[in-house]
Amino acid sequence: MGAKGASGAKGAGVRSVAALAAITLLLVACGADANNSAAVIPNDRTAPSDAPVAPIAPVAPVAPIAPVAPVAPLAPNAPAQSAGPAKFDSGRAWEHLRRQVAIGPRPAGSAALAECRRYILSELKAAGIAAREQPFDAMTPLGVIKMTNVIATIPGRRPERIALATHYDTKLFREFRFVGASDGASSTAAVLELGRVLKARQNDYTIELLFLDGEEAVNTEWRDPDNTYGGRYYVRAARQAGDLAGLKALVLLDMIGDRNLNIRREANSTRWLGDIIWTSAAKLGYSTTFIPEDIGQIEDDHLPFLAAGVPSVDIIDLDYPQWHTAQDDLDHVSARSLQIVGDVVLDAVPQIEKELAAARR
Ligand code: 1BN
Ligand code: ZN
Repeated sequence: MGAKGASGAKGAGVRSVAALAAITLLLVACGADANNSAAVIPNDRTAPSDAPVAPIAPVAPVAPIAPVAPVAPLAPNAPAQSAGPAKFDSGRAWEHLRRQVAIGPRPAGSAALAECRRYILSELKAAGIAAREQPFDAMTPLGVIKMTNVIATIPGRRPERIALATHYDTKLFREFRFVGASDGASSTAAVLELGRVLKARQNDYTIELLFLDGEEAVNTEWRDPDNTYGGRYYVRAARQAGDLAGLKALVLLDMIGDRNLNIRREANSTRWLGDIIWTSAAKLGYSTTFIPEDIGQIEDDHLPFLAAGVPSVDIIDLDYPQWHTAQDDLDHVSARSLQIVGDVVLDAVPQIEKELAAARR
């Protein structure tokens, strides 16, 4: 089975490092769309732009775990916390994760994903972080799907940006109810909590929080260009706006909730960025989680950024038997895993800033 087959195999979890190593995936062919200024993310092979748009089959109705009506934002920082340096609070991050899972399956274009987006926006607002929506039409094998990235900005001393990114959509499965506790909710929860902490700090670089839509392929198989719609659109729009050069580094979080978290070094990622992350992890005593071993190349939202010349690292645990199964649920993720990743990223951000400033990258 080829690497991409492995990614799309229904219910197939990656159970071993050997299996992970087999996931040696080709780079997303985003060079072509890099020069294309159209406002639609095309899928040339499967849906010519003048073809009738197939309606998106509705996602099977889901029984919500908890009310999906707008929820009150988490209580803001208690004043006592602002005395010392702000710290990643895995209790808050866990609540963000739980609330996303409670919304149910959140595939691109669904009302549930819109509900999730409203939650993200309201939490950013409650944290005092300015955010904007970046809507776009994605041409997918299911026709045009309206997608929306959320881009939040925490101004730093300088305008150049370091992005902390996640996808917030979940993969569409019709055969079972997929809530993406790790694959979607965990990284989104962590980026929300990282934003709250970084907002309370004085950062040298401007921090951009990217909540990307449409990372998942809408087809079962992960096949280009049916994936990373939000990442590709962001890069194209930033290039068009002349903003891409100001983006100096991207730290992508994906699938970081696994109770048995094992994160190995993904081979497409920029080496110096990975060195900083794994050095922070070792310093904090997390080398059994951030294992200093390489895995193969994994296709993810960092690829369009890499192709555009933005140093990028993918922090991802695919060694998760529940990956793309109905069992990617609350029972298989933990607050502790969110805490470890949060601590590591917070330690690494100043190191990334130093490296960027020293190298004037
Ligand atoms: C990550 C989470 N991905 C999909 N859901 C990206 C991926 C694609 C990972 C193919 C492995 C193989
Ligand atoms: Zn996925």
